Amino acid sequence: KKQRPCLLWYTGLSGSGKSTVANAVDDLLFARHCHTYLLDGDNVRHGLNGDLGFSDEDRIENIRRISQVAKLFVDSGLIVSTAFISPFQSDRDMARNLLERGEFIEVFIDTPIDVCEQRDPKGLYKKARAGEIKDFTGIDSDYDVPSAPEIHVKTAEQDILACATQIVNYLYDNGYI
Ligand code: GGZ
Repeated sequence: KKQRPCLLWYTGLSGSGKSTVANAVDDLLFARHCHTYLLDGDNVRHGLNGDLGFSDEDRIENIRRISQVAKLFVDSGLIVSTAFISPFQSDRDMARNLLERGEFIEVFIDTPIDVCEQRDPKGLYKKARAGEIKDFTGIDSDYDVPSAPEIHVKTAEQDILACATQIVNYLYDNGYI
């Protein structure tokens, strides 16, 4: 059975678990012989978008470029994932509108900010609280809570494998895989 190409658009706060869950989903998909590609900060913010920072303007341009690149990968037949905060609903809707109906799957990684802040894997919340980082999402930069995500994942309530399985089940139930 052939896979149906689509874009899993992960959104959530820093430290919410977007990349971790997206990687776990790709592992499960790989085991099912699906062809995938994951765009995240590691391969995009350092290269293609290395000229951008974290002002509202730069975040909008970050998401614009990412959504265009993601569309190209979807057109090549892959199950694509993007794992960026993508804080503004208007930008997520712009990405949605680039793709065909049913190709765009918004995945809200819904982790309360206090949990993200406790995890603080890179110590960024600590720095933001201390005023050493400006415009930090959830502290002094906005995050629009997704109004109608296709998938709503709560990482504080279930482990990574359960979160990933929830997403893979969505793909299966809706005929993508
Ligand atoms: C938010 C920041 C900031 C500021 C650096 N605000 O936890 P991380 O480290 O690995 O993920 C965050 C990442 C956010 O980049 P995105 O491209 O996903 O953001 S957006 O979609 O809003 O354009 C964090 C780090 O970069 N980081 N400064 N001020 N996150």
